Amino acid sequence: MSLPTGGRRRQLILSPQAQQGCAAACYHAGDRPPGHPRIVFIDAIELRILHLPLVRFFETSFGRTDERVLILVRVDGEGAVGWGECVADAHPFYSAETVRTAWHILSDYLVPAVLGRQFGHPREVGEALQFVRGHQMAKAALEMGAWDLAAQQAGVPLTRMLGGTRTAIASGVSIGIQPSLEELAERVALERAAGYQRVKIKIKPGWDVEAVSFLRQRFGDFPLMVDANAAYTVATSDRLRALDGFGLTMIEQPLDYDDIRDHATLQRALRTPICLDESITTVNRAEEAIALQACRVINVKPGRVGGHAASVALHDLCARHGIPVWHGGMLETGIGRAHNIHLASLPNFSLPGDIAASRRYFDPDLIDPPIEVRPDGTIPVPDAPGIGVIVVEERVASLTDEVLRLHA
Ligand code: OSB
Ligand code: MG
Repeated sequence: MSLPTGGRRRQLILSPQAQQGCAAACYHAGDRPPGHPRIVFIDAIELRILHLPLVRFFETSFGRTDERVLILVRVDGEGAVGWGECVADAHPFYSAETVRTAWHILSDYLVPAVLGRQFGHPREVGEALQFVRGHQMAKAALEMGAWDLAAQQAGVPLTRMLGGTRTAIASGVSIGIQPSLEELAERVALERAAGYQRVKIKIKPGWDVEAVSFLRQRFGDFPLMVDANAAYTVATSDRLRALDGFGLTMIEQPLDYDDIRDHATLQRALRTPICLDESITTVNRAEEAIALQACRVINVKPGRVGGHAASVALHDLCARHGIPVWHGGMLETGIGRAHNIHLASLPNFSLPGDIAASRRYFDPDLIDPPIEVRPDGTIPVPDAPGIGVIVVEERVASLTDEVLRLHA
């Protein structure tokens, strides 16, 4: 295998297995099989790394962030443009992927596998990336860019291509760990006044029972949930059992990221539903979690499962098993956020998601107008073609540290 090094056109020699997988799903430009509609032709891809300061720091059980470092993928085809955003963080704390691993996998493997090819449907783009094991966030960024491109080329909003049924989605907020309980209460009051339909707070051992009990005393009964980001173990799960009496709508990812079995044991001991986030990296893992009754709710993040097609499959699987889903968030810019809104328009997204207004994260956002939440806590699904938002390219350019352009 020859691994490219430079920033110019790259070549990758795929294994026979990978070539076969690709040949089944895609065609070189010009050799379209008769009668096969050509929906996506990808003639150029641009990768960029951007740094964006967050309006306010965001703290979880794995640490505090003041800025988002992210990769944007621009996919060009026949005059149309699609955008994808990679949710990998600078550090391997939420997941094993980082901005640098995603850059490596995108530029050396994924982009060469789709450049200059035409696809009958954007889901085939995801299939053409399956020869790489894992690296869901890198795959999702490219695959989602291709979905936007396909919807732009077809002149329809992405929701229509994904099978969405709602014209607006229910919005909730995720509030990070705060310096004090009083500051936490201030933030909760602010977000509730803005209309958000449910509040999630981040917890960790030492910032859990006290925080929840404080909020219940202050605000009484309102839709409240907690997210531990895998900060507990079976040995410290007494603190989770202590949360069981507060009427939380769910406890998100209390135990380790790859631990389905202990979540099943814990769920048996709790009345409060467990929602899995980090643990669900594939549709297979979700089937396993459902079979073992490790959770009663699942959070869908397209970056975590490899893109829109896998997210739709995960959504459908959960619907068949009576497991409600909601859309998670990864501090996305308006580009990733717009993708999430379209995906969250599918019918089994029956709980408010972590998809909030742009202004909670970035000011200005990379899109203009930014995403706003209406006083009733809903966000309308854009009805323009593709993701249906306007990317401010000058802003993107001015925040870019590194760019790689690849042509067919
Ligand atoms: O666990 O849901 C999570 C942000 C970064 C990494 C992981 C998570 C989160 C959030 C923020 O909870 C959700 C958002 O507002 O985008
Ligand atoms: Mg989470």
